[in-house]
Amino acid sequence: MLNTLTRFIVSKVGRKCSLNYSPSIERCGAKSLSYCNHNNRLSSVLSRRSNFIAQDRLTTATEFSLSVKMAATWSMGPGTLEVPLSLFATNRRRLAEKLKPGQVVVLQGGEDINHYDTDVQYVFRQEAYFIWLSGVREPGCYFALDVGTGKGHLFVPRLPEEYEVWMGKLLSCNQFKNIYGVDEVHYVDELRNVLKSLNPDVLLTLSGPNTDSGLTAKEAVFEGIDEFKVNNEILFPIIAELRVIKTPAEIEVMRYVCKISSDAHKQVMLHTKPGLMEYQCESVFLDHCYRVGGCRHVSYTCICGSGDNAATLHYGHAAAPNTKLIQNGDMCLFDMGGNYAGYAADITCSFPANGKFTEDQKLIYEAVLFARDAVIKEAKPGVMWTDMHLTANRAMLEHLKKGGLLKGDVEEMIKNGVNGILQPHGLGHLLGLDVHDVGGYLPHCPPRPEGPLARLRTARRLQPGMLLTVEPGCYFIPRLLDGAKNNPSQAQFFNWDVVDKYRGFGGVRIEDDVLITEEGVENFTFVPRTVAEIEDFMANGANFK
Ligand SMILES: [Mn+2]
Repeated sequence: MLNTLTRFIVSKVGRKCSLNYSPSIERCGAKSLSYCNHNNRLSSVLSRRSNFIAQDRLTTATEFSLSVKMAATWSMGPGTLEVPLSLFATNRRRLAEKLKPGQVVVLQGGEDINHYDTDVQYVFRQEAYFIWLSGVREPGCYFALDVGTGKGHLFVPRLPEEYEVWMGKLLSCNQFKNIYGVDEVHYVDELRNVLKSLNPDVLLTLSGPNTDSGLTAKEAVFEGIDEFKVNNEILFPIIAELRVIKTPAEIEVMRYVCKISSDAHKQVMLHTKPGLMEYQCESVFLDHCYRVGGCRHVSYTCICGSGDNAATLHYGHAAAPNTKLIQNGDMCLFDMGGNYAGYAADITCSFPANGKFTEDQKLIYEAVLFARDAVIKEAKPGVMWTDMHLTANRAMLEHLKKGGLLKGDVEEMIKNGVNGILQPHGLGHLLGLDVHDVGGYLPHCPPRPEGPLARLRTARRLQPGMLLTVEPGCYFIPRLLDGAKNNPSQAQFFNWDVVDKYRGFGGVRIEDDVLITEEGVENFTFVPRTVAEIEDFMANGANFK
């Protein structure tokens, strides 16, 4: 929550870059600054309000004293990764290479969003395509890439002088240019005129389906766009595909955020014990990611399920906010990932709360680990992700059969959907700027499978440079078990006297973040994984490297 002073400031001036002027500004002056999300109206409204507008102080003494050296990198300070701004320039170059001179890409960045009818805003996270192209972290911006010249043009909101009193120094265009390492910076109210001066044949805007959310990418809109020829179909499949294959610089950021997230998970394991609340473990993760790793955000709501909560796949949301007391004998399933420079980690550790596996826990855990190992061993370029899913399922079912939970032929189990009872989710997903990253089902890729594999977030053939999660799991979900028990074609494969003992057990998930290399996979996750490693680490702390 914002404190009172900050709320007052926000009520006076608004958050940087989300500023917009309500029509009532003429009557009320600066106090009527508001946050309506109509940035496309910004230019015309602002141009009529010149008395409120800070001038571009490019030539003033203040500008001179504020000038900063051209930054080559961005970081969160000592000990955190220096991300080269060339990472984003490389992304722009890769995109320009796929397009034609005369085309100008126009993206609109994210905007601040208010909580209902108050002046408090949701924590801002930049829209992922916009970060990919620009590296820009703040709201209210546009970005244009002129394919013919290869130049990137950033457009920032023109902010009122009052901003400087409440929110911090007003930066000139030149300073933005230095901070983000882009070729040109202008104000948003200059967007139309600058684009006109580029004399484009066509503007390319972003519009396409996100196959995970079911939502459509937010297409750029601005005043005057109807004066241009606009195509909103060319860009989406090209830029989404470029995001799937990571560059060496992106891979370094992913390696870093996965390492920080791994270390944070290890801190959680050392801290966890019966008698703590689940959210106290969550807070250890958040603390390490931010305090040590400079991760201002995590990539998704932390899932900290203990005991039977571990069978709730996306536990941790507002209706189930990690508020159970951890009991002796519980398994913990903690799925958490930091976010650095926009890039996401997504790691799950499962372990006994008291640091020592029971025989029952060991059986389920090792079945899942066996599945993970099978995938890590077989995944390489050319392999279908759907086949990896089934490889994991087979390995797990074999192990559970050996352990006495299941009986019969494993292939018959899969034909009858037993794998989907115990692991209702897909093996894993693409990972990058979004935790469920884009590009799973692009037009040139295999379509979403029918039937039991439909839950997979991609059915693609693996290629070097892809980053994916490998996250097999085994859960005892009452609703699904009851369904299987009442379905003779599935019920026949379960030893119900054994399986019913596991009701209330929860579940196990093991989730690694891996890079597909020329030879196979490189695992970016460094946490204790075997039963022996986990027990030793939880008992003796720092032994695990
Ligand atoms: Mn995941």
